[in-house]
Amino acid sequence: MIIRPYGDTTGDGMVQLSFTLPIPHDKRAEGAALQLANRMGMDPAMLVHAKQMGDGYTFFVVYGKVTHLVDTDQVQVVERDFPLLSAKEVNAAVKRGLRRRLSVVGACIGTDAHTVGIDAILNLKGIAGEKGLESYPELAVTNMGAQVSVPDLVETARERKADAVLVSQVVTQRDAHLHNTRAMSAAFREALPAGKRPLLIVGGPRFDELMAADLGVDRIFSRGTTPREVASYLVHALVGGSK
Ligand code: B12
Repeated sequence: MIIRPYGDTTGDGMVQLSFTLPIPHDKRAEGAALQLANRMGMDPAMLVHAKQMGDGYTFFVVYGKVTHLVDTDQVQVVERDFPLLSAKEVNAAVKRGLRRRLSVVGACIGTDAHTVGIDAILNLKGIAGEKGLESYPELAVTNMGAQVSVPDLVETARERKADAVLVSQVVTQRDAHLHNTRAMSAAFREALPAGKRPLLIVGGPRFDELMAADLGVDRIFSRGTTPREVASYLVHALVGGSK
């Protein structure tokens, strides 16, 4: 299906865009913002907001018309290819399939200190009305917290005989999330032979879920992930037989 953005009337192609330019706020800066919007294909472009942010920077919001079309048939995404289980079903599947608790080790690696995301998945309190993996009696969860080095993560995964390692990366400046994830997956490949390696899962709001193979991990979870989705994936990937 071919679609266009909707602003004031169906299919009018109107979009809103925000950005910052490294110049102080004045008439010339507003003209520069409109020039950028025009060059990005917005025509006409209207300035709806401009505000100086500290010395020598201005934040802009522009609203305007684009002529581009979107073909929804050509969109590529990672669809959930496993059943969504209840906590009860997850526990029952692990008990029956593994006959021991499934060991999960989680961490925020590199210099990243954004633990809210991984805590939402692992901690008892969870997120979006769902309890985290710590609430599942059949999952043994070790949450290593923030700024964990890759060698420490590998060591702990070994000690805890991790079935799955869950890594969070929120900071994306200079592609830190990509570099750190590649370093992590390479370290596990080096430290453990195939078949002994834990399932490697990364998550964070700015990951492209299509990049799993490129980053050397088994699965990527992005914005809005809930603990139940992750628990269901663990059963799918490590236990099989979800009912
Ligand atoms: C809270 C926060 C902080 C707190 C973090 C406290 C803590 N204990 O986590 C503090 C104040 C410490 C902080 C510091 C910094 N922050 Co900050 N922070 C945020 C903020 C406002 C919210 C992040 C958050 O908690 N989201 C809520 C959680 C629930 O969402 P989530 O992380 O996306 O997690 C979900 C999914 O992504 C997924 N998920 C995430 N991880 C994982 C892992 C697995 C295994 C799975 C399955 C799923 C999964 O599931 C979660 C639940 O749905 C964001 C802006 C924003 N609104 O997002 C900036 C933001 C992330 N911070 C940013 C920056 C720049 C910083 C600093 C560098 C600022 C500075 N100059 O000092 C420092 C860096 C510190 C460091 N060393 O990492 C930038 C990052 C920009 C970028 N491109 O990388 C952001 C985007 C703000 C911005 N727009 O500039 N920050």
